[in-house]
Amino acid sequence: MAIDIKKDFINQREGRRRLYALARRLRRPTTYVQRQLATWALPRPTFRIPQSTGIATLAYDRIPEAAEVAVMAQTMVRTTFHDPTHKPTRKTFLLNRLDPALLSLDSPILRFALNPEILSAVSRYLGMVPILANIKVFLSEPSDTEPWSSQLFHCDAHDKAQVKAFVYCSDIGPENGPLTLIPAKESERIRARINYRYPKRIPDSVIDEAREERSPEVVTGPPGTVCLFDSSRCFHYGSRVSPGSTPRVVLMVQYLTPFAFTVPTDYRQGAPLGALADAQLSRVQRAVLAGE
Ligand SMILES: O=C(O)CCC(=O)C(=O)O
Ligand SMILES: [Fe+2]
Repeated sequence: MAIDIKKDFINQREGRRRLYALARRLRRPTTYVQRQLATWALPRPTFRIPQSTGIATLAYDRIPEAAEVAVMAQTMVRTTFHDPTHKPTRKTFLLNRLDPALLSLDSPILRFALNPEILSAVSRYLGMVPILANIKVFLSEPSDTEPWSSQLFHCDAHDKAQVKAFVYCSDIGPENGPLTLIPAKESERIRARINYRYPKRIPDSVIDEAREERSPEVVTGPPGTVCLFDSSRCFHYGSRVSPGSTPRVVLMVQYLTPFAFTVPTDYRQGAPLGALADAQLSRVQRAVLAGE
């Protein structure tokens, strides 16, 4: 009997996914221990992503690189770099405008992604030093169509836990498609109530019925605002940009553990920017960038 990993384990309910996560760790115990020990080389975290919420929001002036990131991303959007791997779609949101040719170690984007304060909080939360799995500059345009795809509540299937860091690169108010998040513990209870199967998109009405009293967290803020959240444990959506409003521009940095379901067994191949790593980086930063 053939096993279809995606169908049998990844796109499944929580129990089966936990089993698969454990199996992936047991397969490479040395990597697991090494990456846990590597967290000791990082500075003490200056802020935390609490396990109970899986969310940390930082004011626009908290991380020095964030304001520079916003300027750089706006430039990329204005010069309308188009991702050549992007197939034409009817999608008006999460259009990647990151020009990889402009990514160097001293660019604000990589300095943000490898900022020791950020790495420290993310590593502490994930229990090990992660790998940098993805960086994108996302443009989301206003649209009057009904929310669909990631504009609807969902949990990302890549792993049982992960961290996405969003840096707001435009002013994001309620009309500009802010990230909208349900804290991790509450999301877990909702998944149980609705018998959730990853990574299904759920209509607002279903979530409204299943959720508790607190409203979802709507993350608004000026350019430079940073939101780190666990997109696997927290129900989330974004990019509902109202017609006539300013488009939303964000930087998205995805941190996964080497054990994530979508990372190849030789996880160095899952580190897309590994070639940029050099001796000017610390060992931990190299572990994040190149998986070393
Ligand atoms: O902010 C958005 O448009 C949703 C993003 C999302 O679902 C994700 O990055 O996982
Ligand atoms: Fe998502």
